[in-house]
Amino acid sequence: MAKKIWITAAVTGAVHTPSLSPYLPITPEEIIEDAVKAYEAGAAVVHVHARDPKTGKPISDVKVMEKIVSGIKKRCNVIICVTTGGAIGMSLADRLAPIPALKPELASLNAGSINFVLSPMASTVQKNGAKHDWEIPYLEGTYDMIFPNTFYTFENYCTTMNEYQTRPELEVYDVAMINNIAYFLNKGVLKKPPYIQFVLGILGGLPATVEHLSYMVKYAKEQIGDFFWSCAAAGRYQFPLTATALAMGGNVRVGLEDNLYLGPGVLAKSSGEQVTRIKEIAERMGFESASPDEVRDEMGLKGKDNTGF
Ligand code: KMH
Ligand code: ZN
Repeated sequence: MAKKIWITAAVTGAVHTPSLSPYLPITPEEIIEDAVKAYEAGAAVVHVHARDPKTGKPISDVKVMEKIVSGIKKRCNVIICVTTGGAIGMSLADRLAPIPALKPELASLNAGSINFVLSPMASTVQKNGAKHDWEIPYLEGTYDMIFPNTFYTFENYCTTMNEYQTRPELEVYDVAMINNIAYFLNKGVLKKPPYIQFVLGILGGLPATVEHLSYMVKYAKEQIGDFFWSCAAAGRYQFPLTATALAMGGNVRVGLEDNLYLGPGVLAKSSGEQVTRIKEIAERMGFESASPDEVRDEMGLKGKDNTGF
């Protein structure tokens, strides 16, 4: 029986701003709706961020995050992966706050610091006309900011997640972060086998090429041994690289956090449309997609009734 593939939908993120697409979910209700539609299209996991309902600016408000995750949980059985990456410029404490408060089954843990540069999108916001005055400074500000994830942060976030049986989804943007993961596995901070999300194509991280993905997976096998993994890629690289990941036996992440388009010049109306697309590709390759409970069983997640929401 071929392994079933796990589809994750990253529904809103903190990369894109409202003027880049009218379909980017902003309010809790829109984020919930997009997550449920992604589940209905075949996603086993949704990855969520919170935004200011009025301005769409990424925020670290735990109450808004609670509204989002409770709303999703009420409507479907999907696994919810809460971000601890938040947005560039957020404090480390604010980014971590949803874990003790909401005790999710799964949460992102960024495995190292990088430049996370979003400024090239500012010109598109300018061209489209900025709906909100925070958008252009937010994007341009990333030109001179670091996305901080020190070893101290890694250990602090990981031990906090361990305390609440929240499984870390390790976000890896570059090769050296694989060594960081090996270090914390050897230190006994990170539990085996880890779950790695290779995120390619971020300006400041490794570019999204087949060679880079295959090298990262190979290097991780040498440094870490056994691990679960998935691949996400930014923008136009989303489908080529997630299709490559499928061919390599990996899992996949799509969603409007990573890519606003369904194809060249065609905006995706929801993350669910991208889920449908990658599911079709997977099925053409002979893969079935796993249900949330099948992913829970494989990964040993604590179950949706054991969260704090
Ligand atoms: N928005 C990026 C700064 C995560 O969710 O942990 C970080 C991010 C990764 O989205
Ligand atoms: Zn994210």
